[in-house]
Amino acid sequence: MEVVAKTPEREAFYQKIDGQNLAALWNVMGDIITPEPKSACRPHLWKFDMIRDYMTEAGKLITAKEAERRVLILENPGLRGQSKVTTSLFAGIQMVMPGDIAPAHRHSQSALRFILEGKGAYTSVDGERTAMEPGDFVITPSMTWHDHSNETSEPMFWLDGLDIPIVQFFDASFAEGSKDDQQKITRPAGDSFARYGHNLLPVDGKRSSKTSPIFNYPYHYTREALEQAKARDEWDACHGLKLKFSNPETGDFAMPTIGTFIQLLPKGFKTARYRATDATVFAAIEGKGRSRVGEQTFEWGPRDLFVVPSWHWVTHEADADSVLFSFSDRPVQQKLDLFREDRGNA
Ligand code: 1HN
Repeated sequence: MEVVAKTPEREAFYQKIDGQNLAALWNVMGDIITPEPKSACRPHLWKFDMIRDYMTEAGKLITAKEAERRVLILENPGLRGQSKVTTSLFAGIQMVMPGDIAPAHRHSQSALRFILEGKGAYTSVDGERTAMEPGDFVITPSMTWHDHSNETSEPMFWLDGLDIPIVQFFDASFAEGSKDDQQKITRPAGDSFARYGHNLLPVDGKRSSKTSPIFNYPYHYTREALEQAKARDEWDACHGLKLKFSNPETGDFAMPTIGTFIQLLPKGFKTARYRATDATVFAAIEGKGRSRVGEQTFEWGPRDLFVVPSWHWVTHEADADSVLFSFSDRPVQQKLDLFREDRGNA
């Protein structure tokens, strides 16, 4: 859009209305209505080994209890100081050391965990406890009590993804702590999965939550699904083999505000270019390869993390059979009729 010329009379007018909390649209229109997405969010890669070293150092500085959550925030280089990995989402790496208890609290913000390293620490959500392993995708729905503990002898590391900036945008945040560090366990481990994880549903289920009733999608089953589908040898040019985690009650995304995906890229596969309006956070869990995001190339291996901003071309290339987890605000964009994607010519 055209930049409107300045004249002394116009400048004087802008000055005058400025004092009354008024501004002329014609001076800013081009900045707020862009022909294509124009984001401050930038492509970035974090190597997990670097983060693990800093987390280990943090472990000597502060307990999980004092920190409430011992998390290092993945701050997008274009959005520093805002606790954002993309314009709409938060990401962090959490470490739970042997003996740690991350005390019970609850908040409006929904959270996902994608387990990166360690095995057997627990998270408790809404009265049920689950042991976690690498590759597991675990959900903490909005306003559910949650606490974490580690009774193993090794530290646990996972990726936290939260819809914090979305809740912030709507000024809709509520949070509270608990007087007890750990919530009471009221249901046996595996209860949610038994009821909802086998293509069966309770006959008189009357849940009001928009979040999936399955709170741990174990990697064992995810990996098996990918391996089975791989046998058909039909690859999507842009995605390899990509699946979305779904809510068995609705068929919608597993979480109302965050879409979560798992993707297999076979050895030697190179994807066709793809872009979409949902800025996406990727975490590699298996394999090795590289992704080209805009003008940058990121070499990744297990546990490395990278961001693809809105409307940036991305291609992936795998040197070994590789599995990528990813998440974005796609469910929100689709419900608001804002989501767009471009498969190039593929
Ligand atoms: C939170 O509650 C967790 O429960 C992790 O593990 C990260 C980041 C910001 C706000 C709350 C957790 C968080 C968080």
